[in-house]
Amino acid sequence: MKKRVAVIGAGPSGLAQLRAFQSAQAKGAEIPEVVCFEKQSNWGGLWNYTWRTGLDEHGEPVHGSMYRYLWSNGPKEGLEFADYSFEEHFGKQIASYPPRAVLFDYIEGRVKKAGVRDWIRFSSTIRMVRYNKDKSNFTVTVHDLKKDSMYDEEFDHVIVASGHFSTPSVPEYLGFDKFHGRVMHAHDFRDAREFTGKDLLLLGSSYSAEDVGSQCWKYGAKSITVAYRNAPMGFDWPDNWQEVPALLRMDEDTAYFKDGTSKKIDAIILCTGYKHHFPYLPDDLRLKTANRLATADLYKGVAWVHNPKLFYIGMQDQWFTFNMFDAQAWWVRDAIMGRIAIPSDKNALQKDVADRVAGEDAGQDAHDAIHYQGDYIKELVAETDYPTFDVDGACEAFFEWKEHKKKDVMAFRDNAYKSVITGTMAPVHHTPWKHALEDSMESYLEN
Ligand code: FAD
Ligand code: NA7
Repeated sequence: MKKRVAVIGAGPSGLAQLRAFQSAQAKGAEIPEVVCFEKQSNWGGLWNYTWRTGLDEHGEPVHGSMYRYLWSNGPKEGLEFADYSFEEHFGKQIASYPPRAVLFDYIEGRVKKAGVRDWIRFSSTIRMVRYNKDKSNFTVTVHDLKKDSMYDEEFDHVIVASGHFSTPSVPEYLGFDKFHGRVMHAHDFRDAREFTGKDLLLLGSSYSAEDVGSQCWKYGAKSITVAYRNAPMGFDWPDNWQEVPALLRMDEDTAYFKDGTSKKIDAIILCTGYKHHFPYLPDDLRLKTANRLATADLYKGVAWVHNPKLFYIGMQDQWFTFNMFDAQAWWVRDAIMGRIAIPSDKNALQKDVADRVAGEDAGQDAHDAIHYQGDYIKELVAETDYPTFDVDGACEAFFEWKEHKKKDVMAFRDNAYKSVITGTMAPVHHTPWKHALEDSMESYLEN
């Protein structure tokens, strides 16, 4: 009997897993039966844009957190697949900060070429996963949303790849219930033009605050006020953008801040992050972790220490994305196929986790964090046949990116970097980001 493997989610992490198995098969290996379950009707995860917010057509929580006009917030040279370059996909080198549609096309290109679409059951939400001690396997309960019918299937391994930037973390502040304007989370943000001419308040001081604010600024918001809880982002912002200490309370139309200042506000966007949320996993299988580089309870960052037949992909906070998911997926494939041995001693697994946490904690700054995650990728890649690539070179692209942001946060996307896969330099995009209101794939590829 062939082993059976369930992959939950067909976003970049789940698709990396399918490609990992398919590449072993292409080299002549006998692979397990792999079934991927995806609750949306298409693949791509967050990169599969939806206009919907709240609940979808089946009453399921909408997964998408991405918005119109989103361009990559880091250089593509930091995420390029080692087995499928941008040049292979587009037939030429392209500029370094592709809009969402361009990256979706790239992600899709690799798995179309691999021919794994048939491995995916779309419109299929996982409702529950249970471990059967007697049989040493899992029962997975699936809801076929189109037929509106549920069924169970058994698998030897389960790989959780359902993402962790989809269920919003939504704090409440005094007076939100009195405020006359809109209060929304970044998860539900779709089109910056909604806020043209408005005075906006954003809470949070990380990527969403920076990018949602930048989008609204670009599309004509009257002013942007960002209230930080601990520390400001500290960029050199445009004149109509200010960072202020924490929000204390709202009334009908005004925000009051910790430094005693106040500001009239039309709408509030909570850029307050996301929860690792797995409503389909029981207590004994469910990862509970902070959003950090060294997650809790995952040996090598992927194998569930309490039952290493269960794996998680992409659960770390992310400097690296697609290439890290690949490194993890190849490693998980080899663990499942018996090419890599996971220690049977649980203490050894927990020590690995503790060492990773200590390693991350020893870092001083973002520079160290980028190296830390780069080293993690190198470690995994060295144990599989994933093509080795210049991870340090990719780290360099991130360091340059950080410098470019420091110099001008509204112009960092006008820079170009060298591919660590093909060695070619990207062209500078034809239009400065702040003037590029049209961001279709056709327009972006006009270079
Ligand atoms: P996801 O992309 O979230 O995919 C998970 C999949 O699992 C989804 O398709 C979902 O429908 C499915 N799923 C969930 N629950 C179930 C269930 N119960 N049953 C079946 N299927 C299920 N990264 C970058 O590299 N560059 C960027 O510019 C960038 N920008 C971002 C902007 C935003 C607003 C956000 C939120 C994230 C951004 N990211 C960016 C990071 C992003 O997390 C990764 O690029 C990537 O999408 C993660 O892939 P994933 O497969 O782990 O998760
Ligand atoms: P992050 O990176 O997890 O950041 C969340 C931010 O929200 C962070 O600055 C937090 O402040 C802030 N936060 C959290 N809770 C609160 C409350 N209660 N009040 C005020 N501020 C709060 O999430 P992002 O959405 O920015 O980024 C996630 C991904 O989306 C990322 O990979 C991007 O590529 C896109 P703190 O700094 O802890 O004070």
